[in-house]
Amino acid sequence: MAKAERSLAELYRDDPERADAQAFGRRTDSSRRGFLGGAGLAAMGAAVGGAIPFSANMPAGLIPAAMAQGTAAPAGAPPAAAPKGPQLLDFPGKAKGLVLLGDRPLVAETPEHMLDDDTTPTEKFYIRNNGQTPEGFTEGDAWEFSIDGEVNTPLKMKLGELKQKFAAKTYRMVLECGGNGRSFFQPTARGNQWTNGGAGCAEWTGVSLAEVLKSAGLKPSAVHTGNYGADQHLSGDPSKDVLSRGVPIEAAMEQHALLVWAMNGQPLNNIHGGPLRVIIPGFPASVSHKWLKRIAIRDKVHDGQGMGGTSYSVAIKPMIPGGKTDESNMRTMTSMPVRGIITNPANGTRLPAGTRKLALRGAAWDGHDGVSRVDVSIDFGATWQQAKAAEPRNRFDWRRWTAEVELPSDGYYELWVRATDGKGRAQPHVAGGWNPQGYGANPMHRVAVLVG
Ligand SMILES: Nc1nc2c(c(=O)[nH]1)N[C@H]1C(S)=C(S)[C@@H](COP(=O)(O)O)O[C@H]1N2
Ligand SMILES: [Mo]
Repeated sequence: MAKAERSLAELYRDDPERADAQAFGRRTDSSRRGFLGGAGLAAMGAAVGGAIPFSANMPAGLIPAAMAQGTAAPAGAPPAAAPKGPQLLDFPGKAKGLVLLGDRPLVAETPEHMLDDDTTPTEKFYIRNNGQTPEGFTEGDAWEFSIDGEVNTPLKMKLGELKQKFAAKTYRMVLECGGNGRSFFQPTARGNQWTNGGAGCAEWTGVSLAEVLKSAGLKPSAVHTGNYGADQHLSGDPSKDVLSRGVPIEAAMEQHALLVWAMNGQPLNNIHGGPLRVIIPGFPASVSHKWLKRIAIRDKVHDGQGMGGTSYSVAIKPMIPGGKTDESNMRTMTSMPVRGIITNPANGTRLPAGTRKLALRGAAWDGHDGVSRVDVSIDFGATWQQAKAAEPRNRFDWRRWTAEVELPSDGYYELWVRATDGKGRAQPHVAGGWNPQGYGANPMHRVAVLVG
């Protein structure tokens, strides 16, 4: 391979802006800017491993999917799509291939192509801890938790009693980290650099949080919840809470808010919060407390660890990316934005020469409004085709979708997916609404494939 070809891929890795300028023409050269032609086209074709049938539509300023940082490129990927491999998680009960984003605290995401199951198996489900990883709780049904604060009858209860007193129900629901998509922000926002894999959709079994709260008798002064768990702060200081978030009381009273002890039909395992956790769908998952010991019912917005400031907060008025933060311009994020992913084929897949029909599969979800449609494009967004999206089983379930696209010739393609929520809000081309801790990035997912 010629040196210049390799260097374009490397340059995209190290200095995307310069690489973009090299391929598409310098910013000062207005006559050429924005078109992939001549030497730029040749270098780009070589870097992505093949001719680019829709090169005329290829947008400047967007890093080609084959060279964008992100999840591991699978075997057989074109060389350009295989940058320095990410570190993989090695954890009991977890599938090979989860990407380790940090080990203290333990954080791992699921690459999009591993979210290909209708229901995310527990072994593929992402992990997000903020504190120490608990050694393992063995209390089982003897696990105790309490509800206090603005209630008439504070409760102290064992998990066994909870199971006996209240009816169990099961919903399939998405759990998604508030920081999912953070790596797409420019400039880099503080925190774990999630791609799209800080999310999964599992069957959660438990009892209605509303029923438990009703049995404690909510006082009229009850406006918010505050969660406390049994995990330890990284510093080892027992007086410090790892995390203590909560939700407006209406969200806790919504019928899908659960106290959960089983995931995918099995007792909730320790790493996902067993014996007992909260699941409040639609919100950033940080309110879905693991190893639950206590819910305090508050007469004001909860002020625990992870509430207020820039934590789980987005800008009210758009702020300058990377600029100074005005905390009075921040509001707590209460709903996750719409997101669609392609789960098959995987990024970097090489298909046999002559492949003309390609089946795509994926998932789409959002916080509270439902997904109204899913569209795919193979020509850098010039034209779109509506995917077939399965109905959700229940509110807060994701929608699995399929589509079949026709490829006019061999070459390099980017498969793009764009989901739209129930209020007509579609995913943007690039992450918008920059905020210091990087919440709410939901640009369209793009997958590079090479035919031939
Ligand atoms: N006790 C406790 N609960 C917690 C956390 C934590 O660190 N401690 N992390 C939260 C965050 S930020 C997320 S995204 C989810 C992750 O749940 P999972 O590890 O089961 O995927 O748990 C939430 N609940
Ligand atoms: Mo999270």
